[in-house]
Formats: sequence, C-alpha cells, structure tokens
Amino acid sequence: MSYVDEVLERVIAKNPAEPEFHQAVKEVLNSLRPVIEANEEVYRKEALLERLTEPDRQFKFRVPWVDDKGQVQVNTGYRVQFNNSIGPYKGGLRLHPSVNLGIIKFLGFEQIFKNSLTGLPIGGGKGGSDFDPKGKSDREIMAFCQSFMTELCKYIGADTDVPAGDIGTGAREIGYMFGQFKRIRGTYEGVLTGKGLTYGGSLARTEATGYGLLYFTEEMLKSNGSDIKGKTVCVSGSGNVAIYATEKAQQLGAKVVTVSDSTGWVYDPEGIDVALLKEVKEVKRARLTEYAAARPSAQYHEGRGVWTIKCDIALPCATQNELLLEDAKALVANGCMAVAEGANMPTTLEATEYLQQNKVLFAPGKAANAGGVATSALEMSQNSERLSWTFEEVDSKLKNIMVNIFHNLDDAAKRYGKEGDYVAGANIAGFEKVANAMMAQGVC
Ligand code: NDP
Ligand code: 2IT
Repeated sequence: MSYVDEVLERVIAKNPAEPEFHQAVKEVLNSLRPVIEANEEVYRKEALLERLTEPDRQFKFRVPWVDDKGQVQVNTGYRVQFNNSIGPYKGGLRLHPSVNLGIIKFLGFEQIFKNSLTGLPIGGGKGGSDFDPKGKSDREIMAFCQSFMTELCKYIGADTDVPAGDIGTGAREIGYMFGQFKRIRGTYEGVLTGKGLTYGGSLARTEATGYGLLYFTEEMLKSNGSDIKGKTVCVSGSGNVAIYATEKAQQLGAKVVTVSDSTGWVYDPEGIDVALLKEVKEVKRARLTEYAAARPSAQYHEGRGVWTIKCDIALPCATQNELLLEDAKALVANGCMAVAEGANMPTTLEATEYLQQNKVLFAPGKAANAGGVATSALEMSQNSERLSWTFEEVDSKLKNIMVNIFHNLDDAAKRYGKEGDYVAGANIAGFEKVANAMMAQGVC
C-alpha cells in the first residue's frame, strides 16, 4: 500500500467520528501524491505525514456562564494547536452550535497550508465552542466570552498562539475576549487579531477575507484570459466574508445577485445593495427577510438555492459542505466559469471533482480566503512594532499577497504536470514549506 493510503487509513481509524477532518485530510494527501511519491522513503522514515496529521496538542474545556434569567449554561470550548513549524499557531475561533472536535480539527489542518501559502510566519491552529450567539443579549455574549477566555488564556500568547474571528466571532466578541485576557494575564499584547481600531486592530482586517477573495479571483481570471468586470456573481452567506466579497466584486464592476443565511436566500437581479446588507447584518444583526422587505427588487426564498441562479462566478462564503454535487451540476449547466471558495471547505469532494472535470476554474479556500489570516499576520506585525499602517498600505500588501499566492500555486501545479489544478497547486505549495521546516527541525 502506498504511504499516502496507509496514512489515510490510519487517520480514519484513529479519529473515527470526525468526517470533516477525514475530508480535509483526504483532499490534501490525495493531491500531494506526486510530491510524496518522489520522496517516499525519506518521508516514511521521518513519519512526516503521521506527524502532519496529528495536532501538536488539543484543549477541550468547560465554559460555564450565566444567562439573563440567572440560569447557568454550560458550553464546550476547544483550541487545537496543529502545527507551529513555520510560526506561532494562528487561526480563528468559531462560535456555532455545530462545533465539535472534528470540525475544529479540519479547520486547523486546513489552516496549516493556508498560513504557509500567505508567505508569512504563521503556524496552524483553530478553536471555538458550540455556543450559539444567535438571539443572545450583549451581556450574555460578554459572559460567555469572559468565561471562554478565562480558560483559553492559559494556552495562548502573542508568540505562541494568536486566535481571531471566524463564524459567530466578530469585533464584539474579540473585544470582550481581549479585555478578559488583559485582566487575567496583566499584559497588553497582540494575543488576538481582528481587534478594534482603538486597541491594536488593523485597518482593512474587517474587509480582508472578502477583498482578498476577489483579488485572488481577479488574478486567476486574468491568467486565464478573462476579467471580472461585467460578470454576474452568486455569493452565499451574508456574514463578514460574504459582505466584503460582495462589496469588492461590485467595486471591480461585477454584479452580485445573491446572498444567503442559514434560513433562506435572496435573489436581487438589480445587484445586492451592500449598504443595506451591512445595516441588516452588521448593525441590526437581523435576518435576510429584513433585507428583502426593504428592497423592492429582491426576492426572498426559504431554505437553500443560491446555486440554481445563473451566474459566471460562484463565491461560496458561508460554511463547509454548502456546495454539493447537484449544485455543481446546476452551475455547470448554467455556464458558470469560476468557483472561488470564501468559506473553508464549502465544496464537497464530489462537487469539486465535477467542477474541475467540466473545466470550471476552481480556487480552493485555503488559497482564495487566505487574505483574512494574512491581514491578521499584518496586524501582528503592527502590534510588534507598536505602529499602525494606513488602510491603503494594508490593502496594497493584501493585494500583493493574494496575487503571489495565485502565482505560487499556479507554478506548483505546473511543476507537477497539473496545470490548472489549483487544488493540487495550493496543497503542494503550502506543504513544501511546512515539510521543509519540519524536516529541518528534527523529530518533534
Ligand atoms: P459570519 O459568522 O460572519 O457569517 C457566516 C455566514 O454563513 C452567515 O450568513 C451564516 O448565516 C452563514 N452560515 C453559517 N453556518 C451556516 C450553516 N450551517 N448553514 C447555512 N449558513 C450558514 O462568518 P464569516 O463570514 O467570518 O465566515 C464564513 C466562512 O468563511 C466560514 O467558513 C469561515 O471559516 C470562513 N473564513 C472566515 C474568515 C474570516 O476572516 N472571518 C477567514 C477565512 C475563512 P446565519 O447568520 O443564519 O448563521
Ligand atoms: O479561516 C480563517 O483563516 C480565519 N477564520 C481567519 C484566521 C485569522 O487568524 O485571522
């Protein structure tokens, strides 16, 4: 049996109830086959893949907090420190009722390669909790965040592990967590990114994932003789990534006609009104029904259905496994030319294969959404030098990083005879740097 197959079997046997983790490992290891086969003896002796697929350490902890009725609630907190061979652990905190260890591990594993692709010195980690922020008061959110950080603060630090936002964790939650870290540890350090601008946050971090997604997509289209201008785009999600992807797509001359949330979706043939979307989602924290109610051109539908709308470019920006084989078939039938993942692993393996077989340009999340974590690393740099850069400075660095990521993975794919396979290119380019650092650092 090949080394890759042996390790895949081992990962599944050792982590039986973690399907999302299996999916992420399968995608990475399958596309690394040519690289592994070229060095099989050395990698096997070094147990490189076994070490890469086993987190350095993982924390699971109780998070008790008191709700507005005086009732004690108990959630589970996680932080998985996956790999720090090229820098301190870095990755977001997800607050969503679906969170479990397998989901945090898939995200942490993806983060290793994503962070490597940014070209910046950051290792891979991820955390979160099964806490559901929906419908909670600000005081309840604060109570949860303070309790969560009371435990998490034992494991993180500006030079060890630097968490940030993800689903359900935005500036409000990061603020409460930063306050609690400072209170317990007594140090003022860049231990979290995505902070508010008055206490160490970076300009353009809020926009970075969505903007970066579009900078990457623009470069991918350019390199394939096309352009974003005038294109029709379907976006899913209506959170941080979706909002700023929509904003940048429209700035670049495209028309975004859909957004969604976990209850329904909007089709707005005149183009999404970003100011209204921000008002509904960022200020009122309301559902998309409010967007539709305030916008005569918008049609609201319950359930899922974004991918049935005819578009040139699809940008899944909500969550994992939200673009299924049947959706990929609908996109292809409607003439879609590119899919770029704003979310982490939104496309199933079957859907990805179908899109690639049908010559749709496919940009995997670990490359296309790396602008968020890259700008987090820029926030870390600013915190270290105790300075802040202008919006234009950060945005132009972000753009350069995304353009470089595209060319690095395009080159890596070509080197292994997989031209145009950006999944393979991203995994190979991300892996090479991490593998090299791991080998240089000996058995650890
Ligand atoms: P937000 O919490 O801001 O928004 C998430 C959006 O996705 C909401 O519209 C939400 O709808 C929807 N959503 C979440 N879970 C589900 C679900 N199970 N089914 C259907 N819809 C769902 O998160 P972000 O925008 O920050 O994150 C979106 C994706 O991007 C995630 O995969 C995240 O890991 C990834 N990502 C985020 C980065 C960042 O910097 N924030 C960086 C790189 C990747 P509802 O409000 O109804 O729950
Ligand atoms: O998935 C991701 O890359 C993020 N949620 C952002 C992580 C970060 O540290 O900014």
